[in-house]
Amino acid sequence: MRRAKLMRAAFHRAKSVAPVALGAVGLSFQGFSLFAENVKAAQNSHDALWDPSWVETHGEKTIAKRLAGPKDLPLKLYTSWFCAFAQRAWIAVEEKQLEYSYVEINPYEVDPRFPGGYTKKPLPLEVKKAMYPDFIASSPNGLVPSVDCNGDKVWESLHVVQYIDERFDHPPYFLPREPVKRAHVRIWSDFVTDKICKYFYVHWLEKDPAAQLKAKEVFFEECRTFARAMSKDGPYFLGSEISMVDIALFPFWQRFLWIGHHYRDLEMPKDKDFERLQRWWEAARDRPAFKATLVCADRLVARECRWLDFLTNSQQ
Ligand SMILES: N[C@@H](CCC(=O)N[C@@H](CS)C(=O)NCC(=O)O)C(=O)O
Repeated sequence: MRRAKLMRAAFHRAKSVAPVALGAVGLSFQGFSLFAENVKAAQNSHDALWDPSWVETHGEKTIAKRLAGPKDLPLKLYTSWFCAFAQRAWIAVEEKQLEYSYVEINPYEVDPRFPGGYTKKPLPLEVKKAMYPDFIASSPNGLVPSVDCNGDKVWESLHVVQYIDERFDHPPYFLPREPVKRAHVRIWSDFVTDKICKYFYVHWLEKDPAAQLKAKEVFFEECRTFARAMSKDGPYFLGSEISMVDIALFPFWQRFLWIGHHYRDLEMPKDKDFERLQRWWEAARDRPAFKATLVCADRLVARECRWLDFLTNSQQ
């Protein structure tokens, strides 16, 4: 918490004096100048804005491996290493063991004053279009993730996961074969986004202590409702096989643990429902395709504090 406050104070001090750099190209849009400073947000330990305390781990290694491969494979994944929604699509292509070109997009302004240069200020769509034309052709709203598979363009994380499952019709299947189970997988995947994630982020970003506490209790209750819908044996939501529900929750659970602990001292309760969730987390975390997307925890935590700065500034 103290660190977040210091970061916010630093942001306010610096705001008035330094220009904002938005990437490696010089552009301007409606009086919004993007400086040709060749500054890019840190992608790996060779980049100038990489913090020396960060260690390249599974996720960074997967990215390096994919970036070293061909750039123009028929399947392209437009993604951001820090985005939980994008991580869903990333897990999907890794689970299916597909060959794909990894295309890193940073849809936010770059500001070298912050860890890795990351901010939470979205670039205007026109700027994104100029910087990443192929990405915007694949994702008309300018949000990651999206995929382009031989000209099939799909966006929205859960739709991307379902598209990958149907287009690459081999195990592991993200949607079961029986219609009712498919429906349940969709229902619980939406529940993850609409209920569990929602209340975690309210808890995290709410300033009023009473409202913050209330949101935490609602978050725990939504987690319990989810846990009671999980198969008893597990370890995954449906049982021994993974499904879209596991893919939907995993990137967010990672953030609940890492970010919740760092910024809110969040401790998960120790009851039976949370034990089931812990068993699920440990199994999912050990699956090679899920593990392949786990980036350096300190790097993710440092980047996520940009949310707090962004909200503080936009509320002034
Ligand atoms: N509902 C979308 C949400 C995707 C999303 O919010 N992505 C963020 C990054 S985490 C983004 O691209 N933000 C860019 C912007 O706001 O302009 C999904 O499930 O794919």
